Amino acid sequence: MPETHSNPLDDPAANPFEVAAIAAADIARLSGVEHHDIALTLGSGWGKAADLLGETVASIPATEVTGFSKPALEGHVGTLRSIRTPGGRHVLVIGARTHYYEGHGVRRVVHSVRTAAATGAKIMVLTNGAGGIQETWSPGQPVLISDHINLTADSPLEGATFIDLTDLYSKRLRDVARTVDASLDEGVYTQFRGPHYETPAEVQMAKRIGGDIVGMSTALEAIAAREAGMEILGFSLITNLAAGIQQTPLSHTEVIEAGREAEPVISALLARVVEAL
Ligand code: 8IG
Repeated sequence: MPETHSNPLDDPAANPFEVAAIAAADIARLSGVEHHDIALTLGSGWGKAADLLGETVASIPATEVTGFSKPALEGHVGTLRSIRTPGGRHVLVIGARTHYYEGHGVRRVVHSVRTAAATGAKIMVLTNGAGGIQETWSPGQPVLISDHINLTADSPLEGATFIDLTDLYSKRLRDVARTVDASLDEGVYTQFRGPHYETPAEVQMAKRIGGDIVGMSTALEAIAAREAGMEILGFSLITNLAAGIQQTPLSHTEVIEAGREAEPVISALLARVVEAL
C-alpha cells in the first residue's frame, strides 16, 4: 500500500486481525517465505542480533507492508527482515516498533505482533531498552522479563475479550534462555506511558508495587501476542538505572550510548537464545 494512503488501522470499522492477515500476505509475497516460525522485535541495543541469526532472505521496508505505512511526514518506520537460521527455521525480525506515546492508538502499537502471528509465528521474542530499579543491576546488563505491570491504563484487546495472562512471559522460554546464559537475572517490567522518564517518586511507586524494570513498550505488545496465541520471551537491556536510583539525571544520549556499547554482547546472546528455542 503506498505511503500516501491513510493507514487502514485508523478506520475504526476496520478489523485489526484482517489488516494483520493482509500484512502477513504482503510479507509472504515480498519475501517469498510463506510461513515464519519465530518473530523478534528488536528494541534499542538489540539491533545487531539480526545479522547473527542467519541468512537474510528478504529485507522489506515497513512502508511496503499494510498497516505499517504512515503519513509521509512522520519519517521512516524501519525494516522487516526474513531470516533463515542455520537450523532451517524462518525468523521474522521486526525493526519497526510503534510506541504508545506516539499517540496513534494501541492498534498501531500491536499491529506488528498481530502480523507476526498471522505469518505463522508461534514464539514472539520482545526486546527493549529500559530503566532498572534493582540497585544490583548495571547499565549494559540484559535481564529476562518475568511478568509485567501495565500502567498505561489501556489494552490492545477490544470488546469483552478475556485473556489469561498467567505465565505471560513463558517460564519454559526463560529456562531455555538460561541454558545459554545461566547468569541471566529476571524482573517485572512496568510499562509507563512515557515519553517522559519517571520522577523518582514514580520509580519508588513502581518498586513498591513489585516492579523491577521501567519501560515504555513491551507490556501492550505482550498482551496482544498472548491473545494471538503466541508464547512470549521478553528481554530488557538495562541502559540506565531508573530516575532517583541512579544519582545523575537521565539522558537520552547516555541511554543510546549504553545501548550501543552493550549491543555486540547482547545481540550475540539473543542470537544464541533464538537458536536454542
Ligand atoms: I532506554 O528509565 C529507557 N526506557 N519508562 N524509564 C522508562 N523507559 C525507559 C527508561 C526509563 N530507560
